Amino acid sequence: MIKTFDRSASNDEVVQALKKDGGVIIANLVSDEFVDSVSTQLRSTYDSQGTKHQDDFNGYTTLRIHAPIRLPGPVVDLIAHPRVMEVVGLTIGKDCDNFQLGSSTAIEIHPGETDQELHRDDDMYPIRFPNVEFQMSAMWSLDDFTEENGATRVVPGSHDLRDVDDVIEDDVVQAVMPKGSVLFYLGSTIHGGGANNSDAPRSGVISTYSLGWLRQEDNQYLCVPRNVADSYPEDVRRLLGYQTHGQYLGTYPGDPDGFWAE
Ligand SMILES: O=C(O)CCC(=O)C(=O)O
Repeated sequence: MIKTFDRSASNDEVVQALKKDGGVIIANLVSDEFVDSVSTQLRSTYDSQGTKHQDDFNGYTTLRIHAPIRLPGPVVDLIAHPRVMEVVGLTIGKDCDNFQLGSSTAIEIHPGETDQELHRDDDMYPIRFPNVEFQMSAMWSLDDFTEENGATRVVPGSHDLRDVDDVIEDDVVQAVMPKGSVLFYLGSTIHGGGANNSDAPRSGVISTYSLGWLRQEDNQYLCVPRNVADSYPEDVRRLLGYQTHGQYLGTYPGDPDGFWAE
């Protein structure tokens, strides 16, 4: 089971459940109006670019927007939402000076799509350290996520590093949640998109956040044009990677902490 909290829950409760089960939901964290503004923002990009990334893994009946963080507007506020920043910091912050955006993707699963292959998001990192999560994810529901329309499939407890091939259907639960909710799961938690057997699309924005000393999944410096990054508030620029990790990693002249100059 994935525990669902409402937004009045403390971060401690949320993080404790996330660490125990590998996933947790905060329901109704943002308003329908805000979600609608994100959906409106994304519509034209889904329609013009959404089929670009279709393949066996992403599906052929699913539209995707790669790196929506490059699109100035409310989607950026979702990806850098203060509550998400708090939960991520409390979960992986112990293993880095600062965390960063690994990737962002908008995913609209259309009717007829089948279950996505179950996987771990952190499998691209070729090594593991005991008790260190390299990254975690936040999936925002832009529609009600239901069993029928493809709510994210999650295997609670699978951050025990069991083999993906050992997962059986009974181990899988779906992150059923109302529009405006957020599902957090660890990088080592097995999950995947669900089949959409309804008659309407299911849209969500999923971001990964990784330890600041790792290579980011997306090359944020190329995904987000420099003039767009410069137009973002400092917290978002830092999240993209426009800051050093400690004094020596990722140094550059404009480092906001001034390490370059020291
Ligand atoms: O769409 C979803 O619910 C999850 C998608 C996912 O896990 C992925 O594409 O890596």
